[in-house]
Amino acid sequence: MPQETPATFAQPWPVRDDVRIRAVKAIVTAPQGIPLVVVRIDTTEPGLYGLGCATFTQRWKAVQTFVDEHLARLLVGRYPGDIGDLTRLAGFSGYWRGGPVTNNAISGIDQALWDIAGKRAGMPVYELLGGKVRAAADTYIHASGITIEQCLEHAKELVAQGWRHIRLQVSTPGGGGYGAPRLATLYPDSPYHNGWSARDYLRTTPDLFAAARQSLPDNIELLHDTHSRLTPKEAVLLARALEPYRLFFLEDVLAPEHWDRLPEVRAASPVPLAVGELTTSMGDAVRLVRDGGVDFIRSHVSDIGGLTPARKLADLAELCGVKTAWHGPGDTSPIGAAANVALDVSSVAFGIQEGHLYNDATHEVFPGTLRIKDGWLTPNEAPGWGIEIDEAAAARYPAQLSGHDEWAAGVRRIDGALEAP
Ligand code: GCO
Ligand code: MG
Repeated sequence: MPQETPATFAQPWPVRDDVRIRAVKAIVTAPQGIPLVVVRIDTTEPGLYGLGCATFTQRWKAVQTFVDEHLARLLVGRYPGDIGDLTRLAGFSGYWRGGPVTNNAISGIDQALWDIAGKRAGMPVYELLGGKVRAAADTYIHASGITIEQCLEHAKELVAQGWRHIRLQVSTPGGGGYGAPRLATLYPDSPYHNGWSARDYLRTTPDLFAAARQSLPDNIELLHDTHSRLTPKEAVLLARALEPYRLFFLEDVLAPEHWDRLPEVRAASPVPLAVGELTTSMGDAVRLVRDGGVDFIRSHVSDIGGLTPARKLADLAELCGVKTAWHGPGDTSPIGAAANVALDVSSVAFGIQEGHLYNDATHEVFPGTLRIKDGWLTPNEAPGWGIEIDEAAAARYPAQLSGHDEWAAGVRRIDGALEAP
């Protein structure tokens, strides 16, 4: 067994100045009811600290322990400017790599170091990435309802507020529509009354989009999320049935286990496919982009290890003719959302950004949290992410262990078999 202490693997090069990492810790807070994990790195320079998103909401305690127990001891005393080296050190020191716990912990470190780099340079992070190639990031927002009518009423309100891209989800028996509540049973004769049926989902989903095209302005872009529940053939059936409604993208038709079948789904229909929030390794994300499986890559940036790997993926996407659509719902912290936008405005491959409306409590905990205006997101001009943390406020919104994990394991088919969320 190797016996090295952290000091044995110090960087073999001189560093520019005396600033060093003084403390590393994970902060967990749930101002909107969803546990968020943010890493705070303090330096020896008074007042100079950075924040990074490490939010894996279903397993937040594991990430917190990983950061506080395993990573802090490796990083204290080091030079905060060596971002690439320190994040590789954090990864390689576990020998086995990847996975959402490891990647989120590393992302927390990575993004906090980028924040510090920006503050030291006096520049927002997007400028460190090469600067803007666009003024702002266009976003999409979620409309949902128990019925098609309710969902379209919601969508009309969002159109009136200025959104141009809207994801439509309607409740299905046995399964919620990601924002839409779960419907009570419609299957009294089945072994599991509260079940979900892929056949019924395939039959009813096109009706939602047919109605949307009749009642929403023609220039509104429509999106939909299937949440990994179909087989490759079912995915082709859905994509073909949705063709007349000109979707902007159709998301997550297949589970990660079947991603190697995506090229055949993509070849069978012109409906653009968006995939990637479940990528937990750069290898998987690269294969999706390189091997023709996606039109939009939408990794959750902290789940692939942070800003450093994500910017490489954005560059690869540009070279392969794929667009980005970084995952950005409520289980992304405001720091993660700021990292998304830094990528959006600085990468040529940008396609669309998933938008989330943070509540007042989140703005209280994270002063500087970005606000969407008329559907557009722009990065802060303050150095780093331009977002602070009020730890006393964070402590007023403690996280619960269960809730999101129960949701994630709550859908069963009408025969009782557990289904993807
Ligand atoms: C999306 C997603 C999310 C996930 C959530 C899981 O496209 O926004 O599918 O809403 O369900 O991030 O925790
Ligand atoms: Mg999704």
